[in-house]
Amino acid sequence: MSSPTDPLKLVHSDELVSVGVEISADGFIPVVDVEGLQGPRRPQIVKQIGHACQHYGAFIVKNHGIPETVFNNFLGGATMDFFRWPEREKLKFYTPKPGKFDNTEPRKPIEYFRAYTTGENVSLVRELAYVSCLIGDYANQWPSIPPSFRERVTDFSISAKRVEFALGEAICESLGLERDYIKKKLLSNHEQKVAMNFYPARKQEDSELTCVLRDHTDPTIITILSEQNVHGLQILHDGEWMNVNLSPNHLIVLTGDLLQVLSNPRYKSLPHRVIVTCEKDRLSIATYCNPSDDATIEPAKELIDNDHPAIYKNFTYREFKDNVELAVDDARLNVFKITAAA
Ligand SMILES: O=C(O)CCC(=O)C(=O)O
Ligand SMILES: [Fe+2]
Repeated sequence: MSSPTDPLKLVHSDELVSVGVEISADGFIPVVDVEGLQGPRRPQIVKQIGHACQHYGAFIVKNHGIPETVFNNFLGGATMDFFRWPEREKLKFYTPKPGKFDNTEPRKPIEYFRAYTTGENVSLVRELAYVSCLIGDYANQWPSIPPSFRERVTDFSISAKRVEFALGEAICESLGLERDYIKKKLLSNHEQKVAMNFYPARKQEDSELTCVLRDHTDPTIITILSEQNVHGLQILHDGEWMNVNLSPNHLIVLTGDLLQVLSNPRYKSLPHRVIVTCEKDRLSIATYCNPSDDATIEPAKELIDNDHPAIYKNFTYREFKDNVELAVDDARLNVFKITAAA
């Protein structure tokens, strides 16, 4: 790996910050078994999902329906194939501002980036790659070595999208909206991203270091996440950081900023962060569907009444993207607040 002083390939990043090492509780995060979501248990499952979104901003999904081989072929397989790829190949996808919604250059089929930070007790390198998954448009530009890469990413993204749409429907129902509200209103012409994160094991001489990805909320409707090898994801609950400790093959769903707006704001976007001691390599993946640029983001009319006036005015997804860098959390939505409600 190139040295941290190389400004092009390894960029010092504000996203990685120094925090004092804090003790975090292994708390309870609701686990929702979604196996019966399309059957008679649906009302009960929808209620559990609604409760979790409202009170935790997160839930763990059991029996999500992504076949185990598809899941593992992607998380431990294709993801590592990418990060272990020769330097010169990865750098073909190097993007200085990944996911930063910079519309001035054509988007790459994969945006590859890595960041580092150093500080008191803190040192972290994070490699990340955002894969654009509009199958057909992008897949033929993904790496073809190893030959399984494209197929594995495609299989996973298709399955993950199915899960996201099914959960999106359940979330709409839990809010009392039409089941296909999100699909029709925000995702009729969407893009899907699969983000792969790699936090390499620290070097021996850095044995006291703790690695941190700073607290933030995601600029998404929902984010579906999974981690492998090493736990590290934490969520903020009642002012305390809670370890997620996700079991293998489970997913966690985090509520994002766009759901906060849409739900006016019953389901608030969830602050989360990553803290790892970096004894082993850590892998995580996140997937989410984004609206098209001209989609209108607004509080659902059904959720506005005298007791619940609209908190946000309507805006396009493009306007949201233009403002997303204002903050790392839902404060990026403040420019869209209706002054009377602020
Ligand atoms: O690595 C993780 O578990 C989470 C990463 C994350 O929160 C993000 O990429 O937005
Ligand atoms: Fe995140």
